[in-house]
Amino acid sequence: MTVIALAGNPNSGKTTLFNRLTGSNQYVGNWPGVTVERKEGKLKNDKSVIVQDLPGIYSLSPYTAEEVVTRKYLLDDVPSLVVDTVDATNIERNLYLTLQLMETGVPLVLALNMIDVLKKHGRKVNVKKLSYMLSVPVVGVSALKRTNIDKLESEIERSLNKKERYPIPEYDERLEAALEMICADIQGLVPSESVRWYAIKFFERDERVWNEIKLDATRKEDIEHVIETAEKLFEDNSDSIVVNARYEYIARIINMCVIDEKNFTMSMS
Ligand code: BGO
Repeated sequence: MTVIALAGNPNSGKTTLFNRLTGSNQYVGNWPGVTVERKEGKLKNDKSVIVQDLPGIYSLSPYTAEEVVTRKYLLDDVPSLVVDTVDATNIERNLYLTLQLMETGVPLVLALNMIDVLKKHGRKVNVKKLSYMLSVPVVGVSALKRTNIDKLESEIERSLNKKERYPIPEYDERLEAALEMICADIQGLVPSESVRWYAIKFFERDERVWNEIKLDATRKEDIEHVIETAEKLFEDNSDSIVVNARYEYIARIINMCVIDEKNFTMSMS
């Protein structure tokens, strides 16, 4: 069975979109071991495709049960495709999760939701440019008004058939150099598709990953040395280096793809 997963920030319209994609065809339960609701359905137009709704989250850091469930699912169950619901009216914040989803190496389709209310927020998003810059298919939709749901369904089918991976976002070249060294250290110890994600987690000193992936003393020391060198270079801790790199990346995208009409009008007056 083909499984696609629905991910996104809380309030991005994920539940509304899930209902649109699956119709009344749903099963509700709990994720194993936690009281986090698990919802599953079948794609309305292709019953051979299961739609797995993932908990609404802001980040893939394992601080909440929802984040733990989502990251475990993405890395262990590896869906064929992730449909990322992005609230177009809150795009900066939502793209922070998008980048992390991309880092896991799972193929993605971005459902840019709430396009019906974007104008009221005084904003325009260039969907083609956004797709080009992220190297990910993007469909502007309104889950509430059912706008472009058919277009999203076609894109999902197309992406499922294509089975192509996209380039993972590249950050500051000094950070990239550090991540490349960590990738070399952990090669063969983690699945090849998600080596970059693990490298970032090692770099962030993510406790779960450090405990879960058993490294010999030499590799551990090597990675510690890479992190310490980067921290000296950036004069910051490794966690913040990654956070800042993601926000810089998002700022470049927003700069190219989003027109703030309110600011534009103000600056012209
Ligand atoms: C309420 N456009 C607009 N305008 N709203 C949308 C869209 C869209 O494309 N998609 C979803 N919404 P969830 P999560 C509400 O419930 O799907 C709205 O958390 C209200 N409720 O209708 O639940 C959707 O699963 C009272 O709004 O998101 C919902 O991701 C007043 O976004 C909200 C106003 O959607 C969250 C809105 C009692």
